[in-house]
This record gives sequence, structure tokens and C-alpha cells, in this order.
Amino acid sequence: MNAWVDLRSDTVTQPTAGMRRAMAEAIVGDDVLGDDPTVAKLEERAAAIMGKEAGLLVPSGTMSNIIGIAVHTRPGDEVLLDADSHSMRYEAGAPAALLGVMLRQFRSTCGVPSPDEIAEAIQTESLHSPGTALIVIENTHNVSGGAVIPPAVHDAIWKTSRERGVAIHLDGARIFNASIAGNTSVEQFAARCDTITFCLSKGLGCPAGSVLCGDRTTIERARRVRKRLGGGMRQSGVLAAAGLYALEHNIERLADDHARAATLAACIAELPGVSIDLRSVQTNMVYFSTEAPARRWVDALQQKGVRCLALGDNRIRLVTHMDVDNAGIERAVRALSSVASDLA
Ligand code: TLP
Repeated sequence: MNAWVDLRSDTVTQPTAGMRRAMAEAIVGDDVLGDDPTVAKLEERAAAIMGKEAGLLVPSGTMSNIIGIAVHTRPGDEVLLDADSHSMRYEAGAPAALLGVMLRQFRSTCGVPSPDEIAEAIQTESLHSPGTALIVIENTHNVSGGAVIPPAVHDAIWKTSRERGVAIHLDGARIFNASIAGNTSVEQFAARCDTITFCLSKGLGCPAGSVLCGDRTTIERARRVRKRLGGGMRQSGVLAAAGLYALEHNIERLADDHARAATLAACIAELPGVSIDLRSVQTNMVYFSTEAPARRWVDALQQKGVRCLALGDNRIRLVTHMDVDNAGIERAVRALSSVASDLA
């Protein structure tokens, strides 16, 4: 039995034996000099899956979002993004600090933005106003509990963006989760944005890495920005091999994570002293509110071998992933029930 049932994030997974073997056997070169064949293969494969011309392996989702914003903007431009998006809340202010862009926030409802509100917010550059250069969309939407933005919403925002000459960057850190839960191909989501990034290091089980995809010219510009940010890596084929392995073996199984999250959510809905919106549990995340301080929940669950994160004073997040099987979920359910009655 594992010492922990670690539900803090889907980033905590250990590379499997198969993935480690693929990494050990990877043929590598110096990717900054452009001759790592495994990196090239991953970038081509990722681009093909997304239906884009080119891909770029970057160390993290955060760096990929920063580059995604950089390639579509100049200092002083305006970027429209969700008030609760990862770029807004969890990237240490990078768009402002590093790129000098203006961030203007819109509110989404259960993670789903309003195309009308976005259309209304777009402004044309003038002597007085910054011009809107970019819209950032996040699917699945983390802070809303891994909610999926439906393709029709992407369609509407895409249509506006073409009419108004504004680019779209899609933070698809968990786009494969969105694809499986929403029964929509990732290509369909990717067709409605100029750049898309997805993470290899979340539900797909890799130790590091994200891929930014877009047209060839944009990705060449992105390569230069990556260099500027210090994200050029050398024998990164070792990481790319893990990525290729994940794309081949770990996508379909995300459905298991979603089923396990649904089991956890159904159990939580029955507990005293908590509230949960079951409609928000669409993929691998479970957020719930607690009457007792969230910190006390985290500590009490930890004592029972279950790790989770407190977000704010009264909100808990649990994320399912490939290292938590049904037995782990059962342990978590028992721990949650026991903590709920202790804290009631
Ligand atoms: N999210 C992490 C934390 O930073 C919150 C997590 O555990 O969920 N976009 C989205 C939608 C994300 O959820 C994350 C990571 C990122 C980008 C950034 O990825 P990394 O951590 O690779 O920089």
C-alpha cells in the first residue's frame, strides 16, 4: 500500500516503469543546436495531434503560457483573460512583470466565459486606449473545478476574434481531459485558437514538460522567446521520450481519473459540514467548501494518509490521477467520512 493517497494535484505522479525505460533509451542530441531527434519527433507528433503546423517543447505550463502571450503581444497591448485563470492568479504576475502587457479580466460562470462579454471588452488601439491583442482561454478551467468549456463557446469567441483581428491563446494544460469529458477531439478545440499549450506533466504522467503548438512562424518566434526566458534545454530528448510515451499510452486512461473524481464527489456530497456543486465535477478535480477551516481538514486528512490542498480559508481541492487507483479512492473516502464526523 502506498504511504500516501496524494490528491494535491495530478502533477505528483511518478513516471511508470515503461516511461522510465523510454526515457533511458531515448536517442538525444543538443536541442538548442536543433539536433535532438526525440524532441523533434515529440514536437511533430504534438502538432499533428493538435492539427497545427509546429510544436515547441517547453519546461512548464507556466513558461508555455508566458511564451503564448509574448508571441501575440507587444508591451502596452491589452490581454483579455479570465479573472480566475492560471495566467492571472498563479503565474507570479509574469505577463505584467516580463511582458509589460495590460491584463483586463472577464468573469466566467462555472469556468465558461461569455462570448458576448468578451466581444464587448475588445478595444481598438487609439491615442488613449491600449489595443486588445489577445484573448486567453483556459480549458479545462482549473479554479472552477476542472470544468469543460463547450466547443460552441470556443466557436463564438473564435468568430469574434477573427472579425476583430485579435489572437487567441488556449491554456489547454488539461485539454485531453476536456476532450475526453466533452467528447470532442483536441483538434476541434485547437482549431479555435492561434496557439494552444498542453501539459505533459499533469494527468499524462510525465516528470516535466508542456508543448506549445501553432503555425510555423509563430512557433519560431516562440523558440526565440523560450531562449530569452532561459528555457532552451540541451539533451531534452530524455523528457521528450516521456512525452511521446505519454501521448501513446496515457490519454484514454484519463477517463478512469474522471470516474474516480465522480466517486469522490458523490461521497463528499453525503458528508456533514461541507458543500459541493456536483455539476462542477466534470473531469479529474473535486473542489468542495468546508464549514470548518480548510487548514484543519488538510491536517486531519494528512494524519489519515490523504494529502490535499486548501485553496482559501474554506475550500479544498482533490485531484485524481494515474497513481491513485480504486483502492486509493476507497481510502480517501473513508478518511473524508471520518474527518467530516470529527470536525462536525
Ligand atoms: N496548475 C497547478 C498549480 O499551479 C495550481 C496545479 O496543481 O493544478 N495552466 C493550468 C490550467 C494549470 O492548472 C497549471 C498548473 C499551469 C497552467 C502551469 O503548469 P506548470 O505547473 O507546469 O507551470
